[in-house]
Amino acid sequence: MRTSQPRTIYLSEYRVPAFLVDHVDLRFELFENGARVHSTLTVRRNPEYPGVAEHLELDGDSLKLESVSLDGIELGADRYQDQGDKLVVQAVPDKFGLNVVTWIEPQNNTRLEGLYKSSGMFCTQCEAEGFRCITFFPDRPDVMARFRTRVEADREKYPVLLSNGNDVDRGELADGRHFVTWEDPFPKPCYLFALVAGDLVLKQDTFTTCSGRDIDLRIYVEARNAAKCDHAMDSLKRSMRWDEEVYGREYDLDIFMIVAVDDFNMGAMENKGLNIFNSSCVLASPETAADTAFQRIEAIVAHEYFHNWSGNRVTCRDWFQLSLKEGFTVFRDAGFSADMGSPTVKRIEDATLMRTAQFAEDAGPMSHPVRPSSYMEISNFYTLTIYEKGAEVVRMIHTLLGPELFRKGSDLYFERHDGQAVTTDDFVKAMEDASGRDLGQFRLWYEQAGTPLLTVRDDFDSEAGIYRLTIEQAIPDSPGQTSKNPQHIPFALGLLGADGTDLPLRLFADENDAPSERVLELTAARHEFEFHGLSERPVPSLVRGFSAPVRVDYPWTREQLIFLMNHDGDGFNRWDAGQRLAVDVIQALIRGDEEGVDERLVEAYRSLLSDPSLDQALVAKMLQLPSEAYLVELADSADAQAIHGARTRVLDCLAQALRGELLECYRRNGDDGSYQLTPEAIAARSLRNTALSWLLHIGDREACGLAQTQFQDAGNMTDRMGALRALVNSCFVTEREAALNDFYQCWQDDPQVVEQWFSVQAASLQAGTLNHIRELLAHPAFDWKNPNKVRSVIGVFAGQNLAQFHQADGSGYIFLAEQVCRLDDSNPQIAARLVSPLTRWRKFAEPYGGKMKQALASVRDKEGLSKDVFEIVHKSLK
Ligand code: 0A1
Ligand code: ZN
Repeated sequence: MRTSQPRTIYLSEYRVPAFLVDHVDLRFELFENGARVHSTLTVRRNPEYPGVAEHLELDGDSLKLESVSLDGIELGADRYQDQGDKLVVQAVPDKFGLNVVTWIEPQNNTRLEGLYKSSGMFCTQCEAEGFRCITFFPDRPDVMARFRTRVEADREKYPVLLSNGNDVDRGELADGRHFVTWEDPFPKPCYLFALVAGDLVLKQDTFTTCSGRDIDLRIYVEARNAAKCDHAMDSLKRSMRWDEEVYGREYDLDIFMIVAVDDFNMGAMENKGLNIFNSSCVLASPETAADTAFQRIEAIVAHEYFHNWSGNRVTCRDWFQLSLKEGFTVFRDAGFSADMGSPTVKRIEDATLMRTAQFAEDAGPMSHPVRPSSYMEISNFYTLTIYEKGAEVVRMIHTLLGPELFRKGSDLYFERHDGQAVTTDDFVKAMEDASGRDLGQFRLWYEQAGTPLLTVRDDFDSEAGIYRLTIEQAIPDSPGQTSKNPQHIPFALGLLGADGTDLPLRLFADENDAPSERVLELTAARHEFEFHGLSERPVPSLVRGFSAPVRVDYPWTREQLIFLMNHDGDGFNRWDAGQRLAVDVIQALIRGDEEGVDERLVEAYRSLLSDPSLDQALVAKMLQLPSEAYLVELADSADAQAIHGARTRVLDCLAQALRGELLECYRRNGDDGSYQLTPEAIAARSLRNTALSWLLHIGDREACGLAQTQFQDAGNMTDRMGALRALVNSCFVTEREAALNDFYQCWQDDPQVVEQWFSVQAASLQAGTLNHIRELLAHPAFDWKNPNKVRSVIGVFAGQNLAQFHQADGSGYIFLAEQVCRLDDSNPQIAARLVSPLTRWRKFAEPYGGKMKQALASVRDKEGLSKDVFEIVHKSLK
């Protein structure tokens, strides 16, 4: 067991840095057995620091110190202390040059933080605290310096040598080595530093900015991936244009580079001028990547590019402000994706992620505010709350201010804080100053954790023609926070008349030209609104477009939900009504309140399937039943097997009753041979694959034949994978095995496709999947050192395969605990992410909850637990 508890860091302890670094000169000597890093810092005292710091303290991690010199004179060991995680240089002058030489071993770096090797190339990951694994440095985002970086390596093995900014010098060295020097003119925190050295090919393009500057765009990949860069390049150019048009942001360097690496802990990283991407988030071709991957790539390329302003030009003062850059940038990439595709579908996807996973996080042991006030390990705080809820908070500011004032606010924010490291409060202040609105109470969204619950009740006075709506808000307690104050919530509302049209929302009896949609602003624990001049009781359409990240409790009848599914003027709420109806039906089965599946659900799905005049992109989404994870989230005490059983029954019933419509839908949405990424084409593929999977779910022979043909003939991965997934989850054993073998034979040399092959098996509904998972871990293509492989097998099994993971004997949990312990020794960040399904043990009924807790305790008791896993496990067992 870990003997000492890791230290907790508090926001309240923030102090400005004692020393500032104006300039960093780095020289990397890269070898096969390690790397020598020469770092020269130009340091001065920070005039804003209260008091006098005698010693300079620099952060370090896993470094071998070779020498320390001050103003050119090597210091004796009596002038500094190497404390492992700190280098303390004593009695320093007000201004000085400090040279530090360290030796590191990138080839043995399995944590993938700092400088490491991936498929033979050197690469870096410095956010949040990886730079300290490269050299001693004040590793905090409010120390911003200009970097000059010289990279030296063997010319043949590493012909491409990259770092941030512009290349200013290059040349030959002895012993077949060469160097390139890079200079980044923009001061930046060290978490944005990057270096790459490898044998890479280049895909090149140009972009002309709004002011007429030509930017050199480069995507570097291994030669075998050269044909998979087009989509990322197109996405990059679209992002650059969009940011100019929508936010007035122009790119600032002459060159913008992206590098794809196979071993990466996260999706991608926004290093200044040199973004580094997980291969799976940048490489795609129609033959190898499904629609979801194409969309993810477009969004992530945009996200990283947008960080150039929201994150790099204006950065975070400290890591408690992480959502300053992440929430805002996710909001920006969501706007971009909405504009590139279907805004309603994008909103449905974002709201689904929020309601399924972020609400769960916010109700669990790791719940924290968008601006947390303490942490042990910052890597654990790259969460859905910081990213997705943070984006929802920015979105609410956009809703409250309207697009023009919001843009004024973002202009002011960028202008006021360019080149600075600031706080979420500075962001809100810029929005207030530009708009004249008071966002004082709104700031609670950053400070209070937990999902507000809105209880909505209504009443119709037919004589007076008045419809009354009362709305109460309550925010549940969360770790360290009780008795919360009401938050400022934008509540978008419509009222539907019997003919399905939106009624005017008259807040006064004599209000003329009342709008048919309003954003009510909730600020108190209870509000009552009156709507006048109504001749009939309306059906309310609440929180349209998911205008706030809240839960809504309103006693809709199934008739009302069906009515909203057909008529709501808000596409999002049409979808939402369908989800609520399906949830209601499934929950009634779980409780045993109803014997069979409500016919009205079947009929509602029948009309969706058979009316091609409906928006097919929306229909494709409406046909997806609520996920098991969402049903768990909605339950007070979740019985995983009961949830899976009830949902499966509904699927069975729908597929049996709608067999004809499904076959017809499949045929109508046949592949026309072209591969397009329009909302319509994506919807058609989604519809045909949904139809196929439903039909195979009920063991339909004819559909099995269709799936086999589709599997063989598919011109793209969406359809090939759609057919494979349907077969894998069907009762057709021989066909399933044949397809899986075929697929592997065909694609075994492509890691991104092999990851999909692993995932489809890890998500399999077949009994005995756990045994199969153990076999997959022994498969030659599985690699413990590669996070994507680990995620595609263990992550998918524990995070997405409810029925197979939650076995009553606890075998799934014991399995996960074992793998987490194993991974913790090599890659703590990945281990900490993987353990998260177990942390939700309180949510599950017995015997599940107790056994999950036991498995968690076994992880807690592991010898030498990392800080990352320690924090999560201890907070979850409290
Ligand atoms: N800032 C990146 C994501 C990222 C975060 C942390 C990392 O290491 C702990 C790596 C990447 C983004 O938002 O895209
Ligand atoms: Zn980001």
